Amino acid sequence: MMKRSLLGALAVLTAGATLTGAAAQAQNASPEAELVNLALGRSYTLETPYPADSQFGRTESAHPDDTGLQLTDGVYGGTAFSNSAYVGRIWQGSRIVTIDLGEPGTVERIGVHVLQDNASGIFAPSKIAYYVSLDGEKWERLQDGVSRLPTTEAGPVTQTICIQGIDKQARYVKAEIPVTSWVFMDEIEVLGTRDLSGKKPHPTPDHSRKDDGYPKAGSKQAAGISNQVLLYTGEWQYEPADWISYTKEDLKPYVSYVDAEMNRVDYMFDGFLFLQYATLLNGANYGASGKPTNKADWEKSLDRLFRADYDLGALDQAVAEAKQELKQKGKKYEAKVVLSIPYPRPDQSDFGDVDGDGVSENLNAAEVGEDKALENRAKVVKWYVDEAYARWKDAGYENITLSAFYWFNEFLSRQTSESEDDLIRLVSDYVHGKGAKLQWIPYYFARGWSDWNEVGFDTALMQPNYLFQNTTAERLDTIAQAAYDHGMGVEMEMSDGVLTDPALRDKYYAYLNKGAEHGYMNSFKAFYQQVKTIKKAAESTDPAAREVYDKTYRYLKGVYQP
Ligand SMILES: [Ca+2]
Ligand SMILES: [Ca+2]
Repeated sequence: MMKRSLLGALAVLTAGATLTGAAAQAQNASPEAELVNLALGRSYTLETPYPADSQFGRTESAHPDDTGLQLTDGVYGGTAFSNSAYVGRIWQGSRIVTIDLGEPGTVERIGVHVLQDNASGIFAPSKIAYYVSLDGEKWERLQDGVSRLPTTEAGPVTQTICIQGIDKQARYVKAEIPVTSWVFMDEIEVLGTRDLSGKKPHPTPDHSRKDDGYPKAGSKQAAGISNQVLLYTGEWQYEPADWISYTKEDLKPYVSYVDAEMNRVDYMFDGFLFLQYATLLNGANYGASGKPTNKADWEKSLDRLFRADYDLGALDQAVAEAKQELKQKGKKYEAKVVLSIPYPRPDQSDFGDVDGDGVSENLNAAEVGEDKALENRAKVVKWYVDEAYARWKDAGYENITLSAFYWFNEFLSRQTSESEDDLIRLVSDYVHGKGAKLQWIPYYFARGWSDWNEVGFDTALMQPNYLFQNTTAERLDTIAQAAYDHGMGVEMEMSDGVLTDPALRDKYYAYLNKGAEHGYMNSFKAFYQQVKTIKKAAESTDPAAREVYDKTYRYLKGVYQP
């Protein structure tokens, strides 16, 4: 049903490419005045909101704004992204287009014409923020324009994301267009009249950011955690087979700050996020790529976590020993655990029966419909959370607390499920009901990043991915600012290469330096590492590698100086 009605809409929307001049005038026709495109042929600026990224700047230069006027020249690109009428922009949060209409007029309708071609990674923004101004300095924010196409509509198809009935005087019009992956746009239309019949804009006070900023260390939203480390656990086909899992001895330099002889000096991390190493030996993947996992795979994940001498059991012992040794020093310490929820894949048609009715749960909307798929995806997550609590209770840990859950998938996969946001909300409500928080660590400007709070996460830390990509340290400034503006934190990232490669080590230290500079050093933080990188640093006889551990410790305590 849904699909069929979409096909109807699709035809109209494709034609919508020409729903500009005459058609729009007919729609908005009033006896007094005819609407014209006030933006046609006008100059504009097209900017990133944060420091531009050198890597992605190079990438998007393949789809340039050749004349610097392509967005107001009245020329459209159809449904082929290769058409040179398109201006392609990739990542970096959003783009801000500010058009100078040349002289004040009355604006009735503003729209950005965009392409949706999911297979090419070209996603239409779900909404666009619009502003008008008479002087180019004081702006009134209007309502947002909203995409009329489902996120799952593969396309290629075009639409104008617009608002109408504005009736405001303006000389300047601004659109902020979210960009996750690629956005392709070919025209921005501002329909109105060349008179001043509209209302004057009322500048919107810029207080939207006053409650934002990095999540506070030890805060309620962070489940009381200040410094969290990511601990991957999973199968390994080589020896030692238990390589991707943590023993009590492995965890010692994570729970405690140790000196070069591995004597405990202080506490180190207080949050321990156990995540699934994504790939299983059977070829399944706990994330969004590869073969989808099923009930048996999820049980395998729990079986690993709850072993007596590895992972959770080992952490309980490691914390007991640290407390025993450090308590004389009068330090208060609570170790909090965060458990990762594998991604319930919308392409899994046969997950397995989790509610005992003999029927395997089908998570595939194409087979059971969007509502049923949502219900089933929520059902398997609830089962997993319940299982975790039941096993936790049985284990009888005395030194660790189950404080939060973590959403494994690092982006909101709205292109494979229309109800992705609803699913997060259901999961959030469920773990809240258990007294736990829900965490997320999206990758660099990943789909849904700025909606983290709206969909139900308690904290979100953005991955800068600076360590892994060929870009400059301005990447960290960008993420620091974007995170601050949206109430997010900044994930710290290190690989084993940091211990041996001076260039990579400098990149890691840039995270620390920028953290001290921007202030995210003192917020709730989380450290990505490869398998036991931090332990390797602590134990290293190479002073340069050991210094990584010492600097990390000072950073955790907020006393690091660049
Ligand atoms: Ca154009
Ligand atoms: Ca069932």
